[in-house]
Amino acid sequence: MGTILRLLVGLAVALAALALLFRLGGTMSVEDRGREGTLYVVEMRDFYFDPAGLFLREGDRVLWVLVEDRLGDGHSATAYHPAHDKRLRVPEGAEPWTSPLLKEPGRSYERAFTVRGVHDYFCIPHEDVGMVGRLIVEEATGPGAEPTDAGISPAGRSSLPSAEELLGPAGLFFNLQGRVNAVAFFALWRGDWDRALGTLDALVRELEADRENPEGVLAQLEGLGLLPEVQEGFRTLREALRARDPQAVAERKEALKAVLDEAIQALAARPPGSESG
Ligand SMILES: [Cu+2]
Repeated sequence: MGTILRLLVGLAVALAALALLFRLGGTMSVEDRGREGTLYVVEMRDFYFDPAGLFLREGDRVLWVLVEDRLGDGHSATAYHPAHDKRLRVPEGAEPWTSPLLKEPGRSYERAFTVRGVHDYFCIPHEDVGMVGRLIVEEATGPGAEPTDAGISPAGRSSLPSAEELLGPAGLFFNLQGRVNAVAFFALWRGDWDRALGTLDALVRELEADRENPEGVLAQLEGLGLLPEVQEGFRTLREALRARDPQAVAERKEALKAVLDEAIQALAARPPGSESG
């Protein structure tokens, strides 16, 4: 009797351990892959954030890098928050985050985002000329989900992607722009060509693995007739990285992002309700 009991207890423990393993394996496989989060790079240009919006998973990271500053007055990425003399447009529980005022090309600021909701942000010197951006962490909630005339300059309102856009297929393309920027960032600003190449290869593998998903990036691009151009863009960007040619990398990055802009505009031009067509 004692032996059978011990056997049963042993079996139960083994099953519980197996169940735990399965659960961990199951949750880690797709959604939580690399819980250090995905890195997106936003370029600070004269006078806009590129890309202007991103859809993030909890724990994803955003790095802003100063790329253009012809006036020499610098750029910042600063949360819409009363601490920065603006109306609150980040989640209630979020801190009033801000980068320093970045002034030299290549200077950067990075942070991870863990508070769910809309985080609208602006550049201190250029908010009035429309240099604003939006991050949506998991869901379009909080004060940032209110209409943009609440606290954003008129120029800023027109350059901010809508929550619907970022949560829909266009959001995939904004995000892809941020990841292409990350590839270029490692090469152009960190001089880490191996990491740039590794980042590109991982990105392409990830897209290919999701190929059969009709909501996925490749299927969406195919639907818009832009898949061959994007694939060619990845191929030539990879060539430029292998050749360690900074100018070619910068050009290939811009060309790829231009195709993705085209995809975003094509989606915006679609009549409502035609997404499934
Ligand atoms: Cu600025």
